[in-house]
Amino acid sequence: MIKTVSTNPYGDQKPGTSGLRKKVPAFQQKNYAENFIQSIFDSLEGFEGQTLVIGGDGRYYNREVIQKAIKMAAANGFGRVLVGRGGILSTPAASNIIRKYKAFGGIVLSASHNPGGPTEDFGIKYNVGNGGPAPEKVTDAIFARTKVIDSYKIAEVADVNLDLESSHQVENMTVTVIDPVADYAELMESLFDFAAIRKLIAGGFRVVFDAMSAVTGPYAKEIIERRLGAPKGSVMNFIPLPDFGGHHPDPNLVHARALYETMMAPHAPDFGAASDGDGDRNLIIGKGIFVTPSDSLAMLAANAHLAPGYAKGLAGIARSMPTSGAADRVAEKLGIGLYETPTGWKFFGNLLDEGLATICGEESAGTGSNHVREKDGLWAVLLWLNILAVRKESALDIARKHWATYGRNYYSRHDYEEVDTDAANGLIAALRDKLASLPGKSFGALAVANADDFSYNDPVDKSVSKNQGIRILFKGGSRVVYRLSGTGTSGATLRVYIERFEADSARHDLDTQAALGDLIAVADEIAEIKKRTGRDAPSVIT
Ligand code: VG1
Ligand code: CO
Repeated sequence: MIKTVSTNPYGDQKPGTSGLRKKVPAFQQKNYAENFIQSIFDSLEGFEGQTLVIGGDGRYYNREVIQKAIKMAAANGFGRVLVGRGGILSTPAASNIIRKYKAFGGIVLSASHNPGGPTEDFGIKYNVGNGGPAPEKVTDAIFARTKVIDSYKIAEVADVNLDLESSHQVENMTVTVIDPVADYAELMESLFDFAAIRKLIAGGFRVVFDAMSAVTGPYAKEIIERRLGAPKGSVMNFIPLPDFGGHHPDPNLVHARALYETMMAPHAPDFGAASDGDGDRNLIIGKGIFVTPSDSLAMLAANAHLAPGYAKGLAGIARSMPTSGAADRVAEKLGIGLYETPTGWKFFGNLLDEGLATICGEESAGTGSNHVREKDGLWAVLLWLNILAVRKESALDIARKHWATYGRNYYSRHDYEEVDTDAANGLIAALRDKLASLPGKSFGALAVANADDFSYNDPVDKSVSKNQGIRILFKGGSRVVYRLSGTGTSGATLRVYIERFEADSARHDLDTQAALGDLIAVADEIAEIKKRTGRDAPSVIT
């Protein structure tokens, strides 16, 4: 039986950089998840009888929302749901399933790298038929709908058993519980030279991968240990846990500290990597070197042709605006296009669909390509391994040679988390007001060349996205960027991105924070960070 339930809007269901993210108790309010899911369906047209993909990163409340989404999809007229066994689908795997099975779209349940548990974070994101996050015009429509919604439709049926791969009938809709890993592993095998990587590993090359008790565990076990032959134990924390073992499943130098220390110690393994809650981010640490995500994008782009899936070369490279300019230098040398987009993977979709870009990346540990329409953590790890297997050099040597060829973009991001929202908004507003007065001003040896609030003109659909981050460009190419996070769930998070280019290879081994010292001081002076936030230091430095 299909039931129509009366409801009232909550008013706060605005999708951020990657969908709706709130604390679990917010999602547990009566009709809260249902309101958002119905608002998604109400904003779409033409899905009658079509396929919807559903899966999540296994965090607390994942299964409950999956059951609701299945019953609501049936009541709203979808013809088929594909759901990952155990409710599991990594974000890139969901993107692949949507594309491979020509689904209308997908609902991905995740709050990515944010912690999970009864009082931690949850999220719902809608992906469109190309496998990528819904573009702004769709998320705007969803938000508008959440403000006026007055009812939702749901099938009154028993829960579907998510733990058995089988098919069920829910009203007129078929629900098929699928293997979450198989299609993804096959896709990876089609892109990379698994034989070469297997040989590298068989020759004693040691890989460690930290799944951070999140969704990539089953994927990494299958691919790195079973298919590539890495010894058992190479994949750590491989069981997805609803609370990620109490940790932040955020693969950065703070939350993956143990891996970093392992890789810097004597007798370190050859290659270390980690991924986040939903499997779309990556952390790359070679023996003795942390590769910044911005550098990783540039190095992967420069070497991608060594992997079979990219042997024909790249059409172009896209990076988010705050990501360092290291990839720009590679694009220039390759004679291909470089696209600079706002933060968030949804902006890459059009460029990938149109064949303008092949590889994309964000400074926030996101790298990916046209194989799916999401960033893809394991993909980045496998491309690195493929390159290492072909070049037969260490990650450190590859990085040093890269810098010697292209110069080095010293880069760091300073995050101020859980800042008072008014203070954070005030800081950005004050910066906006002073933009016009900055060019020509000098701060010590640093002279401002240009300052603006980044606005993006999508070359494909011609949409314009304004106010995407304050950029202060100094003479010589150094840069400071400020923006507020769109994924946090408490207070505001101020992100400050700092970059300096160094051509001289005699100066490529400096400590990053020291190399950026003068810019860091000027970043504070211009935005009055300490004064306005009341913080002495960032909460996280990456
Ligand atoms: C952050 C990152 C951004 C990334 C987004 C989603 O957004 O900066 O680059 O695309 O998270 O990543 P924000 O608005 O907090 O800066 V994930 O791994 O949550 O899907
Ligand atoms: Co993520």
